[in-house]
Order: sequence, then structure tokens, then C-alpha cells
Amino acid sequence: MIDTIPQSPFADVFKADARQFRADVVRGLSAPKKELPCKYFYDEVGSALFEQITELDEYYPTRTELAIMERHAAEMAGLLGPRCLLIEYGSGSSVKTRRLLDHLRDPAGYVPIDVSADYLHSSAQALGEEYPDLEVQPLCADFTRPLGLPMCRKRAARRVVYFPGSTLGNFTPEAALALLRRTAGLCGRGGGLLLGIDMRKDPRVIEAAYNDRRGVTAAFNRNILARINRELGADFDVEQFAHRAFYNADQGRIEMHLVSRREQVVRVGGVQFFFTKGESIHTENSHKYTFLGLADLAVACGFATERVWEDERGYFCVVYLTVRRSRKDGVLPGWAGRRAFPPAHEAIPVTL
Ligand code: SAH
Ligand code: AVI
Repeated sequence: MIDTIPQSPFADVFKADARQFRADVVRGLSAPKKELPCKYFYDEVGSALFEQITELDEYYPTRTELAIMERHAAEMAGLLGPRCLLIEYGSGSSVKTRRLLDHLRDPAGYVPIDVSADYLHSSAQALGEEYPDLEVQPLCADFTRPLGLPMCRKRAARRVVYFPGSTLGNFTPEAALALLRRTAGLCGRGGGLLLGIDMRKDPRVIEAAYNDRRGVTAAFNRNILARINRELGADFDVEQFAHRAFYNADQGRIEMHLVSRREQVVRVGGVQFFFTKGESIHTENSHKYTFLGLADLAVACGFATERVWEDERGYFCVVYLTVRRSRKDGVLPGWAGRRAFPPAHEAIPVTL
């Protein structure tokens, strides 16, 4: 008789994830312009590299947003109100969330959502120990897909999605629109969205943030190939791909690429991919917003803008949006019907 090893209840989930990962990689590398979905940056190594990025001198977004949170978290918590269920998209280490939790009145629970499983669970455990009265229910999931929210014991007065870090900027305008529309549905009547967004500014400042002197962003970018090697048995020669990040002014976004240093062939699970010298894999977009674009996106997705906080330099902003009751509710004059992503030269300073 053959002994069977009891399978972990998660075994099927892992297999399905690996299948999806392989399918996404093969699809991306088969496209006329090769690309890879940026959510695959974040395995354990990638999440640790991202944490190092947040501490770089050049990478201003994290410390700027954290300063906004430290200064205004009490006011934000007041707007979110008592007994809110806080759901966080792309929670990572939940550092900024702590600022908010310090001020929230009797929260019904906290649901951090992230694709980076190990990171999510260790962060959630640490947070649960720091806030013993808070029910923490981590959810390892892709927040762009339909979500089954875990139940919390306390009854929530409202649902609020916290979406910091300008992770929304990693989505194309169409995908951002779809994600926020779905989010309005998830929050429901009376719900809200607290969103942290990196703003348009001098492109030299932005480009420096993605081309740091220590090469951490380059290592973060290349880790996606190393991960494909580790998890899908591919044979990328990682050093034969150069990190490239530049500001695309027409699209108002940073683009990250991995550029083949020579002609080469790479195998991913039995499929061969040919690279010419100089051919690139587009690995990430990081869109930078204007107030106009942001307010417009909010309206198009069914939200009203309640409050905006920004830093002195106007580098970054956190906005609180609430789900609109009607089409007219909360629409500021002159904003309805404008393009969600105006070209870079269009007005940046709109006073709210
Ligand atoms: N919120 C943190 C981390 C931002 S890094 C901060 O502000 O510093 C982006 C995070 O989003 C990572 O932890 C990554 O694993 C997660 N992530 C990216 N795409 C995701 C997706 N589609 N679904 C769930 N999590 C995602
Ligand atoms: C998570 N996301 C908003 C980061 C960004 O700035 O687009 C990811 C990152 N990529 C390179 N550096 C940081």
C-alpha cells in the first residue's frame, strides 16, 4: 500500500496560483511588445526590496505620505467615524495604517489584502499583537479580482478601503477606472475610500526616485526574472537584462523596463522566447496624477471628494472619497465630463 502524504488545504490554491503565474508570464512574453504584470514583483524577496526602496533618499513618496498621515491621521479618523471596517489594498508592512489605527474609534476590524502571502501574514501578526483589541483578518488575494471579505465579529457602521502608496498609479487609466468602480461597490452606501496618490512634478525628481544610486530599484526590477526562474524553472540570465526607468511625459507616468543586453533565448517551462539586443520587457507603469485627473476619476467611479491633504511641496496627496448617493452629489463644478488623465501640461493647481 502506498502511503499518501496529507495535503495542505492550501495546496490547490498554490497550484492554481502557479498555473496563473505561468499563464500570465507566457502571455506577457508572447506579446508584440513584451511585458510582465507588476504584481509579480512581490514575492518575499521583492517585498523586502520594496521596503528598502521606501528608505532610499531618492524615493520621496513613502516618507512624504507618511508625514501627511502623521500630521492629519486624527482628522482622517474623525471622517471615517466610529466602528468602520478598514479594508486595505496592497497593505505590505501596514506602516501607514498604524498612524490611522492609532486614532480610529472602535474599528469593527481590519482586513489587509495583499498578494505577497508571507509578508502579509507576518505583518498582520505583528499588527494584531500591537493592537490587541483590533480584529485583524488578513486576505491573501488580488484586489483587482472579486473579493470574498472575511467576517468580523463586530458589526460595522461602514466599510472604508484604505489604498495608500500610490499603488493605484501602477494601473493604466482604464484599469484604475475599473478597480475604483468595483471598489465603490465593495464599500457600498455610506462607505469611503482613503487614497494616497503621487502627484505630477518636475520629471527629474520623479526619474531620480526610480534610478537610485544604490541600485535597489534595479534589483527590485530584476527580481521579477529571478522569481520566474525560481518558481517556473525558467533560465533567465538576470544580469543580461538592464534596468531602465524613464518618465513618459505624454502618458504622465514612469515606465520601468528590463532591456536585453544581447541577443538571447530564454526558456520558461518548455516555451522559448527570443530577445534581440536592446529589446525590452515592460515591467511597470507608475502614473502620476493631477488634482483634476484625480477628482475626475473619483466622479467617474461613483465617488465624491470629501477632503484632500497634501504636503507643502505638493508632491503627494491623500484624498478621502465617499460613495455618492446620486449622480450629482459631490461633483464639484467644472469637473464633470473632463478627461480623467489630462496631458502633463494641463493645470496642476486646483484648490479644493
Ligand atoms: N501599502 C504599502 C505597500 C505598497 S507596495 C505602502 O504604501 O508602502 C504595493 C503592495 O501592493 C505590495 O505589498 C504588493 O504585494 C501589493 N500588490 C500589488 N498588486 C496587488 C494586487 N493586484 N493585489 C493585491 N496586492 C497587490
Ligand atoms: C508600489 N508602487 C506604487 C511603487 C511605485 O512607485 O510605483 C513600486 C515601485 N516601483 C519602483 N519603485 C517603487
